[in-house]
Amino acid sequence: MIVLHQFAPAFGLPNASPFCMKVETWLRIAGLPFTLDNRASPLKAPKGKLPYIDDDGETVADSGMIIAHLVRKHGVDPDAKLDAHQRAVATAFTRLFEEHLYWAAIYTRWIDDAGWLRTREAFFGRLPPPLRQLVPALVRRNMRRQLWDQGMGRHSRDEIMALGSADLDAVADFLGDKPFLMGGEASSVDATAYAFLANLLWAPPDSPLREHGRRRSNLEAYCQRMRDTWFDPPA
Ligand SMILES: N[C@@H](CCC(=O)N[C@@H](CS)C(=O)NCC(=O)O)C(=O)O
Repeated sequence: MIVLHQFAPAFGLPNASPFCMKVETWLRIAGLPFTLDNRASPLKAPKGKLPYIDDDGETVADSGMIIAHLVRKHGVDPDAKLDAHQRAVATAFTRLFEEHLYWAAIYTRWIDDAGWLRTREAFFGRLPPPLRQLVPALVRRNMRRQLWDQGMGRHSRDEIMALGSADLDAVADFLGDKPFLMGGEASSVDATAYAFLANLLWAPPDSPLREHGRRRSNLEAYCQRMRDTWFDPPA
């Protein structure tokens, strides 16, 4: 049995971590049975981050490596029909979401003051009193340091919103009126895209980035299509 170790769900989404939500979405697209461990901690994760999986005694960390492992071990591949050009574009978009847009979204959740109030309440609001004051400040400091080290954190708020908005425009323009990013069928890049877009469009905080994404109406329709197809099939 495959067990997906992840953060507890929040904001009405399968997961507030886009990387965790990506793997759950991918498992659904691939049609592999799995169970969720929603009480995992990055402190106990093999690489210090979530998600990781346990697959019949094999532990694998990192969403991309998890997917590569599952394709290899279970012989299912949502990307089997993609040609080399489509695979190249899918890889580039995956990096856009995970290595660039992610950091702009992290800024809106953890650094921007309005976003931080929502994040603090959602992620730490149920901690007992001394921890409720201490832990959020420590984690926020860590996120600020990660943003600085990655580079996004060196830009002004307006610059970060513009960088993230350009990513959203690239996705919206490439998606156009196709049902899924690579055409008529969902593939692995859709697991990534849905996880990151839903976390931006459907979860707090409100931000110029989110507003920009909501103005690109095909992104909203795409997220609804992904949710209806893989999570909540309409009755
Ligand atoms: N490259 C990793 C990134 C995973 C990642 O960044 N996870 C974040 C949550 S979205 C995390 O666990 N952060 C905890 C920390 O940095 O302490 C993947 O694809 O799984």
